[in-house]
Amino acid sequence: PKTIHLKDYRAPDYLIDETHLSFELHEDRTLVQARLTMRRNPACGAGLPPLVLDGQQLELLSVALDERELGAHEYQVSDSHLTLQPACAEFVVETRVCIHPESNTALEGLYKSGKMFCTQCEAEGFRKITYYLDRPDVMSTFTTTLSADKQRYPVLLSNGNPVASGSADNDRHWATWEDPFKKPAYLFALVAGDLWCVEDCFVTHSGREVALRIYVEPENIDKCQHAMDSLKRSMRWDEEAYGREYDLNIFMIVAVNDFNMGAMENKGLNIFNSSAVLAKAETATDAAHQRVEAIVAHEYFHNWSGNRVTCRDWFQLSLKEGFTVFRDAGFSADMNSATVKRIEDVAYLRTHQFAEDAGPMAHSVRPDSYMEISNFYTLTVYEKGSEVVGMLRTLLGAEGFRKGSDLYFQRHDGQAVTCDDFVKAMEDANGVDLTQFKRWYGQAGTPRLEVAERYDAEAGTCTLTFRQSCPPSPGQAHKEPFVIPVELGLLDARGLELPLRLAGEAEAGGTSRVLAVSAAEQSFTFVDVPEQPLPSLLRGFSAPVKLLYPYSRDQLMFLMQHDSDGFNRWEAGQQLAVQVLQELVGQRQHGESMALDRRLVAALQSVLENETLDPAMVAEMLSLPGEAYLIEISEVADVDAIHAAREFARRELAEALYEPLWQRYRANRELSRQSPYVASAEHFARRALQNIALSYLMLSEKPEVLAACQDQYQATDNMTERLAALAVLVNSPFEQEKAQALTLFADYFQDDPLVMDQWFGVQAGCPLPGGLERVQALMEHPAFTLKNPNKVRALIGAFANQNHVNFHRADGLGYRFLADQVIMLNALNPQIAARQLAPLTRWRKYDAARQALMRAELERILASGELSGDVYEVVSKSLI
Ligand code: DPP
Ligand code: ZN
Repeated sequence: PKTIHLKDYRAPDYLIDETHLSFELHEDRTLVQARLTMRRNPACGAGLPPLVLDGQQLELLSVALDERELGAHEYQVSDSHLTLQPACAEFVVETRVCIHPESNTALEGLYKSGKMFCTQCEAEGFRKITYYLDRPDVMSTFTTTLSADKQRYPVLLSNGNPVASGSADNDRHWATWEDPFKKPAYLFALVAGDLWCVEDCFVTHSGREVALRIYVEPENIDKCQHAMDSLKRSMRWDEEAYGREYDLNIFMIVAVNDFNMGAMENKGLNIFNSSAVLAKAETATDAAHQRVEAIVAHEYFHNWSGNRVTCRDWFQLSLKEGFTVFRDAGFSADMNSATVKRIEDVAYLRTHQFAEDAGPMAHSVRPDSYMEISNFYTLTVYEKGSEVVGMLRTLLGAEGFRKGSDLYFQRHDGQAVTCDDFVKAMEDANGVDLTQFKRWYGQAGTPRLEVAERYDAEAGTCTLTFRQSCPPSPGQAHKEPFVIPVELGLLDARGLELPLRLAGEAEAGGTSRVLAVSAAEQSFTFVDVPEQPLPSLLRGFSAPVKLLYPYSRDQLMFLMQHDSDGFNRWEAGQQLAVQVLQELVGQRQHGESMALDRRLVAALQSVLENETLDPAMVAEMLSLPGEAYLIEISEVADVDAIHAAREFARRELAEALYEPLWQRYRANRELSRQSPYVASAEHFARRALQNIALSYLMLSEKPEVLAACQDQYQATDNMTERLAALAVLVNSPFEQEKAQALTLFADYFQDDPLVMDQWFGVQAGCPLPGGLERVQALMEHPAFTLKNPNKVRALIGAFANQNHVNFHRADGLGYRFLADQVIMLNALNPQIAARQLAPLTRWRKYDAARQALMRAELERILASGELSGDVYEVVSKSLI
């Protein structure tokens, strides 16, 4: 595969004004006719270069130029292009091709999921449907007619508004859809199937009525309400928070079982992985409900940040994804607890994006090059991209940021633009220069920010010195300093915030403020500081950096108690736990017996006994840093010692805090019993606390806890309680009870694939010995198939990403297992294959023996025969 570079970007030679498509869907083939009204791009000067259309895996039946069918000598076809010579600057190209959705297991382009036809075109799937200029800066209106068997496919959908439909011969029927908004081909969609729909209506800010429809297979019709409610809340929120109104008369969501991503924002016709739409109490956990809410919002928000204003090229992917993640995070924060949302996002970023940023696939938010763009739908583009937008908001303030986003949408509506255009709108709306800030888009790697504090009692000054650096990443040996917004406060000995006045300022301005650190080393001096303060740094995680400040454990306990910033209270607890756990890891590695610093017990006890704290916060603070995070922050990760240390700490905590854990467990379990399930922040919070308390209590292995766990498993109206109880049982030594619960569960839910995914996931993540053998056995289960990405993620993905002790077993069989699966997936579904590879690419984190074993498996994949571009790129880059 070829490497494509951002610096080689050129505007398209030709443009497409109108696209008329016609699909004849059959069981053994699909015929696609495309009529493209085209013209020379006026921005590209004179002359008529050859027209090069993208197309892959297409059987060309005919091609016509301006209504005249071309002879074979008048065009060239290769396995990726159709080339022909226009005779004038405006012309019409018409092609007919035959394709095979029925055998498309890559789930890209037009394919079948179960009994329905559907599409996934982002990023470059449209070229597997018809010959086209398949690039995001070519924007066209679309008119789509599809015809299919009436019985099997009563519902026929595409983008835009429905304009005509009718019956045809041979029990077939057809429908025509028209999308008046110009869009790139990656936003095209088509669905045909036997679907039911839930309908609702939304009245926009300006009083227009929009029909809302969620289409699902009939058995899922009772699982749509949460998504519908989320959709309406998203539509309202985008009007209020960003002034964005919906534009078509209809907005549709379709749920499909086989889907590579979470969901896709096709204009007017979002296609969703069923796991990101379907949710009801009995079958979906609270986390699943929150994920549905977030993804429905995310895809809806793309209507403006992505569709109305799209990307010029795929290097700009974060323009729409980073911004839209930032938007959906704001929405979720407003719908639920903002602090808890921030905690979850930061924990996720620090664990997974930081690992990516330190690995062989590290790339900047706007990458410089790629072989296969599908490999760049990454945590860096999405999550770090969102952090970059968040830093802009922190620097400009809420109002300045809104002015910038208003200008961006107004200036670029209907255009395909770049990250630079986004930043320019922020600059112009606020009269600021963000040149240096833009390094966040171009430099990869996670910056380190060391902070030193010096208090001068005589002068009453406190000086903070910041030193930033960023480790090298592939292709980038040296980094220039970033602009790092550091939100901070200074606490006095009672834990109260001191007023903040920087040297040179006329008066104090607030007790929490943002410093923009922009030099490699930079100091800020606060004056009128009456006593030695304790700094609370990087509040709300105001920048995606690794902060280094030499806090003592007592200082962390103090911040946990007193910091006015909720995020930093949690963060202080996490850092305290990290210090304590790392100490245990050291003891274990030196063959000493482990001894838990009792300060951690005291700290969590006061959290547990604090009845005024949001139970969701209590649950977050009780959660020790995950193994994956502890691995990420290790120089060389000792997986076994990390697991042993964390389990030891959990057992010690469970023993010491048994009473208060019981008390909070029982109180919240009682509340769950008393009222029916509600998907609200308040209920999420108390179930989170209830379930984490149960997971600690079960470590005691006491019969009373086992009984409570079994009761929670059986006597509940919701999956949140049931699955938590099942997980706790699965991780316990109660073999008989565990086996019984697993069997019961599978018998009862065998026909619900999303619930079975959870059943696979719980077992795949179980760290008890024998994990690999259990996963191998589950691969034979009738509900498992490699062809369904959700199943792959639930079993193989959960094993390799969450079950560290079993995946990293010393004999390397975990690695061999994953490599075997990747080799098989490579032939079926390259995107999923490449994605599952990620854990093997992190080999540098482990000891020499494991490194060798992991590399050997990567080499074996590389030598395994015909590799897809997706897998080849990841393997070859990670072996360097
Ligand atoms: N469907 C993916 C997302 O929304 C890619 N656009 O993030
Ligand atoms: Zn997106």
